[in-house]
Amino acid sequence: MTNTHCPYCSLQCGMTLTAAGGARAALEVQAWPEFPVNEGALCRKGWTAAGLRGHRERLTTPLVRDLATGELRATGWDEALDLVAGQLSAMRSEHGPDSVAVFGGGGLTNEKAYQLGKFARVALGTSQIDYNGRWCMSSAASAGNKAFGIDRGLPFPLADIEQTDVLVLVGSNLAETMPPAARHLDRLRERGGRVVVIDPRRTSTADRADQFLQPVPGTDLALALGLLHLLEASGAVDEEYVAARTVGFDDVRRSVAGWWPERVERVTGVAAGELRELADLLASSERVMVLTARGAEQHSQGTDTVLAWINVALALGMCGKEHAGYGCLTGQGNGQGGREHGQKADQLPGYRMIDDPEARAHVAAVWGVQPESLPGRGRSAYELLDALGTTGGPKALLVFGSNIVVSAPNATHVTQRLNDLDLLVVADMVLSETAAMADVVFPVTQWAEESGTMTNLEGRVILRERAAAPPAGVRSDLDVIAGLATRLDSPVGFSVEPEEIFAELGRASAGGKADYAGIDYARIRAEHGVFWPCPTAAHPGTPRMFADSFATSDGLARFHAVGHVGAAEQPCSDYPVHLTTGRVLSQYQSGAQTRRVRELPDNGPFVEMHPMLADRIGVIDGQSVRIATRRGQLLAPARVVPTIRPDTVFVPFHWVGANRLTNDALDPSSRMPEFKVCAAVLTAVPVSVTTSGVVPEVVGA
Ligand SMILES: Nc1nc2c(c(=O)[nH]1)N[C@H]1C(S)=C(S)[C@@H](COP(=O)(O)OP(=O)(O)OC[C@H]3O[C@@H](n4cnc5c(=O)[nH]c(N)nc54)[C@H](O)[C@@H]3O)O[C@H]1N2
Ligand SMILES: Nc1nc2c(c(=O)[nH]1)N[C@H]1C(S)=C(S)[C@@H](COP(=O)(O)OP(=O)(O)OC[C@H]3O[C@@H](n4cnc5c(=O)[nH]c(N)nc54)[C@H](O)[C@@H]3O)O[C@H]1N2
Ligand code: SF4
Ligand SMILES: [Mo]
Repeated sequence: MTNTHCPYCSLQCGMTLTAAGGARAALEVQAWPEFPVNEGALCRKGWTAAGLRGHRERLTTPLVRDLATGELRATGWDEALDLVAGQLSAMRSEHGPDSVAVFGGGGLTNEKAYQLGKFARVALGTSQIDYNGRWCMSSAASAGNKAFGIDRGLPFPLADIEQTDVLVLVGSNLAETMPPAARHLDRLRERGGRVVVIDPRRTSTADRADQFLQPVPGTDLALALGLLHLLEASGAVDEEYVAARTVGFDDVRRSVAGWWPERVERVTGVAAGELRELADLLASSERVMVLTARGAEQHSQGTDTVLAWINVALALGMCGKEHAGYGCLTGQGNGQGGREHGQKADQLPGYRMIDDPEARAHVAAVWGVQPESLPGRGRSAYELLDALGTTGGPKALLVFGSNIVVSAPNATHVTQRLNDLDLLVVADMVLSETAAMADVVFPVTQWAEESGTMTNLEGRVILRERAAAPPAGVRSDLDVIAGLATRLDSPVGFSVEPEEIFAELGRASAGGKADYAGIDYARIRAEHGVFWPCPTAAHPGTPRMFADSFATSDGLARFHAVGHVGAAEQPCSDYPVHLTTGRVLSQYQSGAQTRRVRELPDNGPFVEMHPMLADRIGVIDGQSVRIATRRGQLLAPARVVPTIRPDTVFVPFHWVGANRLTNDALDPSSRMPEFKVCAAVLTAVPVSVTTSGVVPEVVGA
């Protein structure tokens, strides 16, 4: 029996794994009630997480593309590593180190993310590394850095939710995306607190709300401006707090002056009366907590939208107050830690910036290299993919922990860019859609077969313990990185021992914002995780931040005056509806893992729409509908529900298709693509019925 954590989302629920043995080396998932974050509860993805163990589609041997047949064929580890290292070396000598790019993931352990960043900068010498977290909560990260001087998703433990008076969830469907967390909403309401949900769809999270606002996608910023306008007008601003703990409110005060409720109603579709009701609730409450998630953040104005909501929390004097404030619900298992230790284009470990000379000197000393040898900042995730195979762009890409073909915006274009590469290398457990395009595939261990730390949405560093041996033929990402580094004649060695790497990560992060120096595996086991920053072994860790000061140079939080611009693509006569995308309970991300778990329903994509819209285009529930945007189209069954805005449709992105539609407009600061809104047109297609029902057929652009 091993106490460990779920392989999926940022809640990182504790679970107990028992090796049941047998031919398929099955693992049994049981509750671990003592782990505080989930208290034994798991969602259905967690309960079925062992479904990939012994799966017939599990990769157990490296694959290379046969030049004669064009097919992938099995090969040995030495052959595959030699081949990749040989090609990378040749490319580097001919075209320079930036001809090789690396793409990481927020599902990788801290140890892997750290090694990947070090591998790119030291063994490859490339600046071209970024990761899928750029598509996850980068807008909140960028806003947090601007306002508070630091980016930690939640600056307080998740359970603090229960003790607040009003919880405002902006663009979070937590009842489906982190189900065990929904109990905090129930307990808050049992205590007499209120829950407010803001979403274009009345989700199961909204069903738990006391007030539900249903804005047009991409208008949360205007909503926040209107709210602050009312709070200011009613004298609800905490002037004492604003004077003592913040700077910049005067500009913000002026910037919201013109956002009277009727104007907000015209932009957002939220009735002026509903906005007034929310403003009154906030003004009369002692403690207010505002949490954003992808619904508010995945926009070309994502950073400004988060800043506008932070302004609301600051104006009410909530940030740093107990059981109140602003937080972002991160997403991937290691969404938090994955952005702290160097796989981001502009970062070095400890959340240090790569263009800061002191940071470079510190990290170079830990790595045993000269600071001048470290490259500068590279391209952000989408810009990196967009440059692949172009003149001056990278010619090779190594992917660890992302299924780009399904999850990148404007995916048809991105797939073309992957096609234009000279070399695509993917490390994965299964032949994901991206791995299926690769020239070389490395089969890697999955969560239960290796140890490593993750940092959950609260900034709590937890330990995933190895619970079973990997299948024969499979190696860890750390082995792949070390194997390549040696063959590339790296000036320094790369360990394959997670605990040893974590100790090095601690030294590299020491003195940085995300300081892990005082954390070790034994402490994590003994304390159910340790919250960063934790600079020394004697330090208790930091569950709550900002009580006395913020992480800015003068300790004061920054207000930012931001203006509403709106979505990059607005509906027009050719593309009259808003398309938004997101998640369903039973599938995880690109679906590479969960679509293969037998116990989880895998019904393909659908187009969720209001009965009024369905009537207008002449479709009934279950009938095939064609949805098209300027970038591509998809054929999928209509799901007709009264819970979505009549001018908006929703498509889940867990299957190939949704991202052929989405817009690659980027936020200027976070470089987040606008996954959450673009303009689309719908047409009914004749019902094509088979014995199993309507066929969700997918067509490309
Ligand atoms: N079941 C499941 N759970 C997951 C994941 C998964 O794939 N599946 N992934 C994990 C990861 S990586 C992440 S990032 C999190 C994401 O967690 P969430 O952010 O909760 O998930 P989403 O479904 O992407 O978006 C949330 C809601 O935003 C709404 N929305 C769309 N556009 C707008 C808008 O313009 N404004 C507002 N206010 N709302 C809008 C959508 O209708 C949706 O209900 O989930 C994590 N948990
Ligand atoms: N339209 C639309 N698109 C979106 C979003 C949206 O809301 N709408 N959300 C975005 C968000 S928030 C996110 S986080 C991304 C996520 O999208 P992806 O980056 O595609 O995430 P995953 O599906 O988790 O991909 C992980 C891949 O790595 C493999 N893998 C898992 N663990 C490991 C490991 O330890 N090592 C290695 N080498 N491989 C591993 C899995 O099998 C899988 O193939 O999608 C983004 N795309
Ligand atoms: S909520 Fe997230 S961490 Fe918890 S069991 Fe579900 S997927 Fe796993
Ligand atoms: Mo995410």
